[in-house]
Amino acid sequence: MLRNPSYDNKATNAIHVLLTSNSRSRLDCASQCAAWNECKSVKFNMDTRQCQLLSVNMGDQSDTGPHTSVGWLYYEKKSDDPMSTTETASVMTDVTTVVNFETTTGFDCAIWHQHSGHWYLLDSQYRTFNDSRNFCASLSPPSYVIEVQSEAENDWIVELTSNRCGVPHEYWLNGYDTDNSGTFTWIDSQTPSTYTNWYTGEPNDSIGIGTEKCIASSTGYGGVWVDIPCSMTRPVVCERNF
Ligand SMILES: [Ca+2]
Ligand SMILES: [Ca+2]
Repeated sequence: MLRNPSYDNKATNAIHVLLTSNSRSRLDCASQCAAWNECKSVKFNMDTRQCQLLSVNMGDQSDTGPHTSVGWLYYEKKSDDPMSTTETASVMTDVTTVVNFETTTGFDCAIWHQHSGHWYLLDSQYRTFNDSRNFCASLSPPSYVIEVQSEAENDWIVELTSNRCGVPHEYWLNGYDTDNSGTFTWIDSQTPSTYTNWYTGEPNDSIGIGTEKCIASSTGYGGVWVDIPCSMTRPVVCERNF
């Protein structure tokens, strides 16, 4: 199975779902698909550990855009040989990369990286927004949850979390969208959000008025922003100025 992040978090028509079950891991989920001829692709949910076996490739369906508050990763079966060694190896490689956030060649993901005068550290642990704030503040030197204040900085968080170290997913941003106005004040710098990158229709309090006060960057979609509940757990990029 090969990862295709273009279809992470995309909606799936129920008629294409062969089976939904709980699964220990992506590898376990992929193995179920490999053993089932009709299965063409799988989605695995990082948050709930749910595994969905699909009878189609997502590319054959309509694209409804990113969904918020979900953690689905999408994989496609790449060969008619369900037990081929390369398939298994690619899944295992991917699982290792995602779970451990291991470095790509020559880039150490465990240390701070400087970009345009600021410093950044990705932490792969899933935490609530408040816990993420506390985590960044506890580092030495103390830092804050990333404040994406320009297109260049947006490009950098996408590069760091999708190409260099992490997995394309939702990463906390350092602000509260308290009124769905789309603009807010960055918490630590106390500057207005003059640059924004909201996904179409966001912010929207999609699960009820006042329920989505926190903001995340969906780095698999070019870093578009969504409002989500602060109680959700997401990985974080910490930022500091010196
Ligand atoms: Ca910044
Ligand atoms: Ca939302």
